[in-house]
Formats: sequence, structure tokens, C-alpha cells
Amino acid sequence: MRLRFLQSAMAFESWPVTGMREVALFGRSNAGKSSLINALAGAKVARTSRDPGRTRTLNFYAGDGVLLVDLPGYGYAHMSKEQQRRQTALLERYAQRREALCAAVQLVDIRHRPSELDIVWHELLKRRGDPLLLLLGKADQVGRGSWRSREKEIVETLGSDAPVVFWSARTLEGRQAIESFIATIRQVPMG
Ligand SMILES: Nc1nc2c(ncn2[C@@H]2O[C@H](COP(=O)(O)OP(=O)(O)OP(=O)(O)O)[C@@H](O)[C@H]2O)c(=O)[nH]1
Ligand SMILES: [Mg+2]
Repeated sequence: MRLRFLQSAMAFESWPVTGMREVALFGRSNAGKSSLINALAGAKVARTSRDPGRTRTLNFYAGDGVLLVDLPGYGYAHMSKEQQRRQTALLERYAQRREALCAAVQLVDIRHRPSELDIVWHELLKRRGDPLLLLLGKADQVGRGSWRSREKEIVETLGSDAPVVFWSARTLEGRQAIESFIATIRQVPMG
């Protein structure tokens, strides 16, 4: 899909007002959120890193009539307590207050049992009541034969009833399903 970087923002006052609906990417640090943006764009529009904690701001991308928002990861331990507190506050504020937010994608690493924070965020996103897509990312890192058992463990641990998509930024497995999900958001009423 066509994606154009719109802006980065931290403070509430600087979040863009566009009238467009938003789909935001939630997931722990290093899960592959920014890589997903690049994969969908088919170009390097977002900064990624092997080290967790790369994305520190809300990053807004415009594409096909919706905004995609690349968020900082939750649960990044290697920053000061004060920074952690601020990052969490920013994420919570965005998730709870952002009126344009109409759908969420939660990205978890297919290789690992979801963390305590994955569970907490899953519940928070579920409570919002908006469409929620669960991505089992880095699917290229485990054999296809174990995808179903990984799915079962992750879905049970999260207590999730969200639709699941296997995703890889390397092979682009799952891209169509993600783009379809995003396309449906244009039809969701806002607010
Ligand atoms: N094998 C594999 N590696 C991936 C995939 N997606 C992302 N990665 C790698 O995972 C690392 C982290 O990717 P990012 O996209 O920066 O992760 P992020 O979720 O944006 O991380 P923060 O900005 O810290 O929250 C990078 O080294 C990526 O190359 C994938 O589908 N498969
Ligand atoms: Mg990132």
C-alpha cells in the first residue's frame, strides 16, 4: 500500500488532526512494528533497529485514506525509570484518549509465550471494543509445522478471540490479510 510519513509526535497537543481514521501498531519493543510499516510501504519509511527501544515517538503515516501509527514498544527495560514511566504514560494516553483511533494491531513474536505486558495490553485493547488484529510476527523464524501449536499457546495465554494472522516482514506472509484489515477500517464510524 502507499504510505507516506506524516509526522512524529509526543505531546497530545501535537497529535495530527486530519479527520482520517487511525490504525495503531502495539507490541513490545523489538517485536517488528516499524519493520511492518516498511514492509507495507515497500520502502524504508520507518527507522528499525536490531536493538530494542528504537521508536520513541508516535509516528503517523498516511496511506489509502487511513493513518497508520507506529508506536514505541512497551516493556523496554533499558531506559531510566523516568523514561519508562513517560513512555508508558504516552502509550496509555494515546490508547485511551485518541478519538481517531478506530482499530489496533497487536504484534507478538511467534517464538515466545506472550509476556505479562502483552497480556495487559491485549486486555486494554480488547476493552476499547474496536476491531483488533493479532499478528504472530517473525513467522519465518519457526517452521510452518509448528505455527498452529504456537498460535494455540499465544491465543490461550492472551485469552484472545481476535482474528490471527501469521506475519513475516521477510517473506511478506500475511501482508494481504493485514491490508484487508486496514481497508475495512475506512468503513468504521469514527469516535
Ligand atoms: N526474522 C524476522 N525479523 C524481523 C521481522 N520483523 C522485524 N524483524 C527484526 O526485528 C528487529 C526489530 O524490528 P523493529 O521493526 O525495529 O521493531 P519495533 O517493534 O519497531 O521495535 P521498537 O521501535 O523498539 O518498539 C529488527 O532487527 C528487524 O529486522 C520478521 O518478520 N522476521
Ligand atoms: Mg519501532
